[in-house]
Amino acid sequence: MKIYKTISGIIIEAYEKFYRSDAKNWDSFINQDNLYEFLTIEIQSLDEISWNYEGILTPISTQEIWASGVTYMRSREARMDESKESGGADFYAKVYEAERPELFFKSTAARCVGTGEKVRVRKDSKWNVPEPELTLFITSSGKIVGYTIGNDMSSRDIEGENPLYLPQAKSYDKAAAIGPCLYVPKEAINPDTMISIEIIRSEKVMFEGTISINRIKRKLTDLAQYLFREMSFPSGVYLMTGTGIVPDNNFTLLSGDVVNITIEGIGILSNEVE
Ligand code: DO4
Ligand code: MG
Repeated sequence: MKIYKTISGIIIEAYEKFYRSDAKNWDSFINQDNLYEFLTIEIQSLDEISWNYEGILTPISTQEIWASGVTYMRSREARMDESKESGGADFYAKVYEAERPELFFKSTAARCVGTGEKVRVRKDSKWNVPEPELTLFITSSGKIVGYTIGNDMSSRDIEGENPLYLPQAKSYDKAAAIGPCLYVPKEAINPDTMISIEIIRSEKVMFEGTISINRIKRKLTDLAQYLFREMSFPSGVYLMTGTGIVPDNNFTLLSGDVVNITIEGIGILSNEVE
């Protein structure tokens, strides 16, 4: 099942039919450990509506967005390469193997955009890429109940100059995109699910890539457990799970580029660069 936050309320998609919930509070609606079972019962009392995917908002209200890093081999290689001059490469090699994952704060809801909105690159950076990432929704009790698509926009020259600059490379206005919906399957997401990205410039595909989420080095439940070790999230939290696709070093995003990220079963997150 899928849940959309829209300008006309919360819309549930189930078995190719749509239903509008009477609920008004996004936070309490999604922050339920039995979300799938709740939706199954909820749609029985709702009338089917016709809906054309118009008016979709970012599927977030007061939740924070956190992110995991260096969870795929491709990310390890790219970070080691970009930071070799600064002497930072070892840190990425070590964190890929370590028991404790890299977790970092990515965005507040106010700095994040949804599908159809513009993402940004920093003005003080010359090397920027999107990072297509499966993004978990974890309830306040620490249970993964849903998934969305995330774009962890990153300034590679800033993080490569010094790993201590990571927060500046990762967190700025409109550096995070999530959407288009919250996907709520009955069971955990299929590990063979594919993520793909295409970057369009002047109607030409400038870059494309695909990876299966089964190439991730860590268990999704372990990432969630580490995040909850010493922090609480009263309305639940979004957690990006890291990228397995990084364009070659000669690629940087430009204003007007369109980034389309697709995850099977969830949909497409599409954002133009401002
Ligand atoms: O440590 C740098 C960031 C890693 C990251 O964002 C990723 O692997 O997706
Ligand atoms: Mg990332």
